[in-house]
Amino acid sequence: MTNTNREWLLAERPTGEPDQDSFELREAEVPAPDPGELLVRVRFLSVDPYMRGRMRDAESYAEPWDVGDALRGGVVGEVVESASDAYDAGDLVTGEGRWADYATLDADDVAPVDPAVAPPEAYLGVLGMPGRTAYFGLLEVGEPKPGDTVVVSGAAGAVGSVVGQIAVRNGCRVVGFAGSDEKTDWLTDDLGFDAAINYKTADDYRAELDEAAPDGVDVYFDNVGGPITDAVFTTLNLDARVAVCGQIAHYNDEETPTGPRKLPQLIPVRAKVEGLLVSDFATRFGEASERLGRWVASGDLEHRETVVEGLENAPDAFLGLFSGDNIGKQVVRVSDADAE
Ligand code: NAP
Ligand code: FER
Repeated sequence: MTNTNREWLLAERPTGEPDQDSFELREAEVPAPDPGELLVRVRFLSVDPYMRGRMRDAESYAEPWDVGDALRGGVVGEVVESASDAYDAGDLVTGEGRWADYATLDADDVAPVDPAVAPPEAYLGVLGMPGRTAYFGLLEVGEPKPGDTVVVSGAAGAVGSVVGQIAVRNGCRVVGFAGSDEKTDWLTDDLGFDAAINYKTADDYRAELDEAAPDGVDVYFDNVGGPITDAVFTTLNLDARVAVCGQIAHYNDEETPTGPRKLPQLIPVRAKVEGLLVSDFATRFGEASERLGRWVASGDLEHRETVVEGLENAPDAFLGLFSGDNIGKQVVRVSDADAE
């Protein structure tokens, strides 16, 4: 095993859309695991939209990164040295670690990865945080009933693609918004969505919705905000539920837009709009993992990962989330199974 590690750190806080200048790759020594820790060779690391929030100097549900801090996120890795009785060298695990070749993880906070269920990178997507967000966000906040019409924005992404499939399983009519024909084709041809709207080529979202959701919208799972959300708010049915999961269209905004936007639309239909945080369901993660794992292993739940090759390209993978480069979950391959 080499003794040299590479790790990404926050070089500067971005203004507006981040670029390469926000990131710096530094060399460091491979850390030694403290008691209770595992040293893993990172196979895959996750880049996620919420990390944009961590680049700001503002408290939120995710603690801000300081300039000079190593970047952290979900990783899948192979244990190379264990200082815990719970795992041995050679085990595959997932947890939170640095954007690095080698990372130390607290053994109490990792979960085993079973490549017989799904490829390891799926543990950062459908079998990881995004899959759990889709599961609890749709079922507990959206509360879909058979026959309901469910609209999902960011539908071809890590969360949205799982939301839509669970809604289909629950007997709903499912409509997705996504940013390319390749994505909308995937939703309708492979994932069972009833309709999908390419918002980058559509002129009139409301007219597209009237066609795709002729009975109106009972559940809106919002991953993006902005003009898509404005249009969906005008189509909500009586007692509709809106699960506010993400607002990626606004993550690079420097100023919060003022104004009620489409809130008056909620009054006549008495719609309920509720923010959701996946971590609120932590005591039930076992249930989600068990069910999602079963659906994936049986082939009932499809998943896709977009893989950027090489730790050196991790910033590109992150930046690509804002231009929609990913289909399904965006991950970075840091090393191969047979690498030294
Ligand atoms: P993702 O959907 O896999 O990736 C982001 C996608 O957003 C891109 O592929 C892009 O697809 C779309 N997008 C980017 N800019 C957009 C814009 N201006 N308007 C419309 N779409 C845009 O990411 P994810 O991990 O599944 O996360 C999805 C959302 O859920 C994010 O907002 C995230 O912050 C949120 N989230 C929330 C929680 C929670 O607990 N609340 C947990 C996980 C994730 P297109 O090609 O379609 O544009
Ligand atoms: C968490 C709560 C929320 C978390 C991630 C999120 C990694 C993501 C939120 C978002 O993408 O907006 O505990 O853990």
